[in-house]
Amino acid sequence: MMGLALVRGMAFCYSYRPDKAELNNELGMIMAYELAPLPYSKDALEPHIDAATMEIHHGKHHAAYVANLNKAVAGNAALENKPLDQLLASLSTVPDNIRTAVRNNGGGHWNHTFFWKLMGPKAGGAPTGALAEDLTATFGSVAGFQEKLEAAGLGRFGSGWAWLVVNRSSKLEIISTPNQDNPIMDGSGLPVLGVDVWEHAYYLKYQNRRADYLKAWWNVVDWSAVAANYAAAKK
Ligand code: MN3
Repeated sequence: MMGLALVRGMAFCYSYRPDKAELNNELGMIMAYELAPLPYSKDALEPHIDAATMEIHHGKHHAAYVANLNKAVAGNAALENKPLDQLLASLSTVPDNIRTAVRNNGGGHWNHTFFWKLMGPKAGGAPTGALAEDLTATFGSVAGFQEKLEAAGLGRFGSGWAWLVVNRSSKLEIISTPNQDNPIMDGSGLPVLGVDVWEHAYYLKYQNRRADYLKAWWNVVDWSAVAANYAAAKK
């Protein structure tokens, strides 16, 4: 599969003509956004997140967001070439007739890309350093933060996400968003950590027990990735 940077570069080259292998969607157009492979094997998060869930979640759900985002922006070069976070931060400038599709599918693409990188094999444990100190200062303890994040996820009616963000006041805050919305869309914060509470994220293994999924999820959280997000958000 071609890399995104290469596809984008070629979009600006007038002499470039794609060959058949590069016409990689059913509309016969070059894809603006691409699904990256999972950064680990689909069974790497067992037993907490099962391989079947990972396969469907990444290979079907996330893939569908990417495909539908590409369909929505097809033919609009300005949108096709915009970095996804900038696209989501400027939804009000997206044409009315595709704005909802860009919001839902662009949000889905961004959120899942972020989510996969928060998890890893042999992860879990506890945060360290500035992240641990600031979580403790803000929420009383790391365990207190975890309880509040789980409560935000449990309290989200229907489908959505619970997030730890650095808010506009540069403080850590827990928020929740519906559907595939995220804190970039309204500028409420820069995501540090986010957990998917759509049923597709847990139903095969946990059925209706969202609380059990949320508790188990901490076993696959890669705190070094979370700490890197925190450092970036604080800049
Ligand atoms: Mn999901």
